[in-house]
Amino acid sequence: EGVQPQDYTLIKMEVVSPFPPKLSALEGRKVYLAAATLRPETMYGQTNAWVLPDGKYGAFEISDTDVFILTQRAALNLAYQRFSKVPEKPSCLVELTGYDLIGLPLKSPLSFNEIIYSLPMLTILTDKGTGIVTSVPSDAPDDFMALHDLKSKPALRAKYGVKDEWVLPFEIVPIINIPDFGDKSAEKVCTDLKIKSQNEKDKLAEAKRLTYLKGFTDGIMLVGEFTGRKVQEAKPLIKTKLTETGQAIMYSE
Ligand code: A2H
Repeated sequence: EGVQPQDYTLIKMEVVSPFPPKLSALEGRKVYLAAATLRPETMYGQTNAWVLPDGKYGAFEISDTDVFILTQRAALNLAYQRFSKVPEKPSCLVELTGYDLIGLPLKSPLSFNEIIYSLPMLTILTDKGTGIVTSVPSDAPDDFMALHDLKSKPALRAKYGVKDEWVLPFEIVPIINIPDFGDKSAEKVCTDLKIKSQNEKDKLAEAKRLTYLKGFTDGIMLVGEFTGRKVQEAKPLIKTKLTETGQAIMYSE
């Protein structure tokens, strides 16, 4: 972990009822996958959520009403940041693995896709954020390559029980223009660097470096309430909006 604390926005991706058997004990409650992001202004372009198939997760009581699915580690940190029904103690209702979460239909804040699905990503770290990531393939090279892998490899979908309809209908949504990189910056940079899969760590690190910096300093919003404004300006405004409306919470580690 870095020396600087990282401030994440946790996006509340609501699991749509009826729940599958593994989650049936939670029926009647508000259940969310809690995705950690540094780019809340990109939430318009969500196409799916990412989970680590072999990762360990739990469904934790965050308040009287809300249940969050995330790692035990994140639940403990949240409990010390006021977010647990039992103060300073995670309260786990159901233990889960990433496999249990694949294919869950979700409603996520700001997303133009009304329903998106939870899909496997093999490079998720369980010691960062919540272990749940929301996917914005227009602007995140990791998301672009992981979605590309699932779209182009039927055997990969079969291996993880991913249905075609959870993946194939979802196109990249242009949401930010970056001069030099266009409206689908992640695709452009991944193509330029000839990245072949989500496993090309070094090249993806370079792709992220290139898009992340430029996106923040030079990016212009193409959609939403702050269309035409700089990403730099829109980001804090969107973050505040999401937290004030109860669609996200702030989390640091
Ligand atoms: B970001 P940092 Cl559009 N394992 O959100 C792997 N990656 C994780 C993670 C985990 N446990 N938890 C969060 N992340 C991702 C959006 C986004 C992100 C865009 C562009 C770049 C970008 C949509 N995915 O991140 O190591 C999340 O993806 C570029 C680094 O704490 C989160 O923000 O700096 C980011 O990595 C946090 O990474």
